[in-house]
Amino acid sequence: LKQPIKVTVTGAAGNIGYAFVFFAGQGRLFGQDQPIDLTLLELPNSKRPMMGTVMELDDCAYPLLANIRTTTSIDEAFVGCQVAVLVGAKPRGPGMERKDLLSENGKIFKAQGEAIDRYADRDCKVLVVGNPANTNCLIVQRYAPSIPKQNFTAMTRLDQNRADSILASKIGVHSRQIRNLIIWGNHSATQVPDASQGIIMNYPQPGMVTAARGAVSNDKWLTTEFVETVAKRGAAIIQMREKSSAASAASAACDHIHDWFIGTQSGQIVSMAVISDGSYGVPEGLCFSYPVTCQNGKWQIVQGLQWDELTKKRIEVTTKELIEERDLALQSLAA
Ligand code: NAX
Repeated sequence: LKQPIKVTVTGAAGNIGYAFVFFAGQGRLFGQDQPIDLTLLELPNSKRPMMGTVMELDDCAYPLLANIRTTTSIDEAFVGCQVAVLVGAKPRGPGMERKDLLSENGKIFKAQGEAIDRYADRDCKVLVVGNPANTNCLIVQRYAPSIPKQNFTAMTRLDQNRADSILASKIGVHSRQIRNLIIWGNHSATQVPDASQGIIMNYPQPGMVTAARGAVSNDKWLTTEFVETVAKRGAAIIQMREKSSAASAASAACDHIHDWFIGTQSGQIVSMAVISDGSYGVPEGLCFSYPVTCQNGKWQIVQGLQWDELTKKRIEVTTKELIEERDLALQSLAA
């Protein structure tokens, strides 16, 4: 059997963490021939639910789950870590301003970046789920300068999966038939879902989403209602469930890591927030969601796509928001 891959999950006893660790145990990250060692990190006041989660993981007897460790120490959590899934974050409390949220999370993700820099495997790959995910990722990366920049990513895969499912139900196909919908920018209300590269497989032949416009009632739906419905899906779920998305977020985190490590299929584009190299005019160093393809454990930004005027405007807004978040977070860390 292969050597286990060392995976650290923060916020492991929370809503998303609780679903994620079971999916990970089932082999969703790296396939059915790759064992994993799990390290769970929680805050001291969530130690008991974390221990309870481990009892349940033990009871699942997952063949691929070689070892499980728990800790409340950030210094222990990342020793030898090869994949860090950073889910734990400070939620927005009542009366808390965006500035405070950025500042509180800035501190958490700075400390985690420093710990990754010091203790993790030199090729440790990082997925940030905890919000504000893009800016938290930027902070972690800044404080882990010895790890390659391209190893830091934030999750917009849930938004992409939501886009697939919303379009699929509109057209009346299965979401697995939808490919190459793109999420640009921030994982926030300013995200830019973009169907212009979308493909519907077997409809009745593979074709561009735009070629199936008849089925999406009119041209406008894709650039208006679709975009809003994707961006507001999280809020719609909270309204129904009275809790935020958990299993779907954990599932999207598995999809993100799986495609990064195992690779995307030929012709398949997925969305990941990565540290910008300046592609598409986005300031270098921002954590921005781009269309990517993955091969041999590395992602590559899909270049040369065109934006229509509306998309271009929306991308300006999301970029501006990311710049503001970055500046607020860095200012509060410097203070
Ligand atoms: P929960 O509040 O249920 O769980 C968070 C857990 O993290 C708690 O158990 C808490 O004790 C722990 N925690 C907090 N700070 C920690 C720290 N410094 N070190 C270790 N553990 C820590 O939240 P949950 O619903 O699981 O959501 C987790 C995060 O994911 C939130 O920030 C949420 O906003 C974000 N989301 C991100 C999504 C994305 O697509 N990127 C979508 C889903 C989700 O909203």
